[in-house]
Amino acid sequence: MYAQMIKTAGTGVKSPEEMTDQERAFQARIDADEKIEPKDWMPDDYRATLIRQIGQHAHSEIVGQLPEGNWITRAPTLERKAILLAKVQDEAGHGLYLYCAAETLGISRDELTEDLLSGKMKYSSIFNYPTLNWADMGAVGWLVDGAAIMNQVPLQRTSFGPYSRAMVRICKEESFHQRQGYDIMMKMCQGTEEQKQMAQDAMNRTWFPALMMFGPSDKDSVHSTQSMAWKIKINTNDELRQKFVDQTVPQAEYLGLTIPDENVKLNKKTGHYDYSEPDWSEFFEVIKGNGPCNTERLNARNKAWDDGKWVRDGLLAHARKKAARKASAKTAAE
Ligand code: FAQ
Repeated sequence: MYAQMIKTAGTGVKSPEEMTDQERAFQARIDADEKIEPKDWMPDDYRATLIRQIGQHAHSEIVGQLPEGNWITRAPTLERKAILLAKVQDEAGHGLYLYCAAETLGISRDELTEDLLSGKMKYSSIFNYPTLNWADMGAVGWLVDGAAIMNQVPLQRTSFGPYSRAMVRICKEESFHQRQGYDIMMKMCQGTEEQKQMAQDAMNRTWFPALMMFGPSDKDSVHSTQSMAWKIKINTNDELRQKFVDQTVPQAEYLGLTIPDENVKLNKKTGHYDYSEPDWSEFFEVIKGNGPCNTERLNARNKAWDDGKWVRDGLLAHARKKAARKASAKTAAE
């Protein structure tokens, strides 16, 4: 791996000859699968890439609560409500672990939040699509959490210690989320014809946006080469997308649902399912801020931040009072 890091046009990956001694030693640690910890020396771009990826990941978990939170009050039974509530609370927890992991790199949670609220930092494209009815809760759990796990299981082996450790717990919870989504789909598919149609319609609308979650095709992925050389990413976007398709097609068959892509079929030569690429122009519009719900999502997060100001002010005032009391007690004792 180390020797293979030949600088190719556009990748920005340095060859060993171009590295400083410190960079070479760092790369050797990565190649030996050692974890990099917050106080260790690291190249500035490694730090910046992690802040970008972990920050976007944290924002996705937080914004990702909105399309599902919308359905907590409308869940069809008390049991479904309790399960969905627990799932949405898990997403909040994931956001918090990830913000903590990002903070170890020298950025504050407030700075990250400000960059989300101003639209400077991204979050996953998928959360800019609406959830129109209860079947969407099934499709989101099954396909969106399914795609999230496919991406996150390898991230348990990512090179940055705090990120990889956060991923271990997150992945356990995400598998429960995926199962609950599949369970909703199974109930609907075994229900009335109308319920099965709702499940099919939810799948039709979620399939391609779920494929987009893995990021642009490898030829358009600007960060993959360097991120993989640093083992921040373990797989390319297309590798994970293919694994997701291969896993999901038999699951859809079991439900009796049709993948909304007539090109999906098992390729006997490769052993993988062929499939159509998503509409990448739609993807790039969504990540530029022009998706169906981008404005609604950012407005909701901005409102939550503004509404929570009194709590932050109260906590700060309390902390200042405590610090002042401690300082005056110390002066009195001297
Ligand atoms: N959405 O060069 P690449 C979840 C951007 S968690 C928006 O390939 P990279 C749990 C990318 O940032 C879901 N933007 O980038 C849940 C870059 O733009 P930049 C989140 C995207 O980083 C479930 C540009 O395109 N998971 O769902 C997307 O190497 C249910 C070029 O792309 C993670 O964040 C996208 N889909 O690879 C919660 C996992 N894809 O930053 C609630 C960690 C790409 O230069 C309910 N992240 N872009 O302006 C990753 O693995 C990677 O960051 C990728 C993208 C694979 C997402």
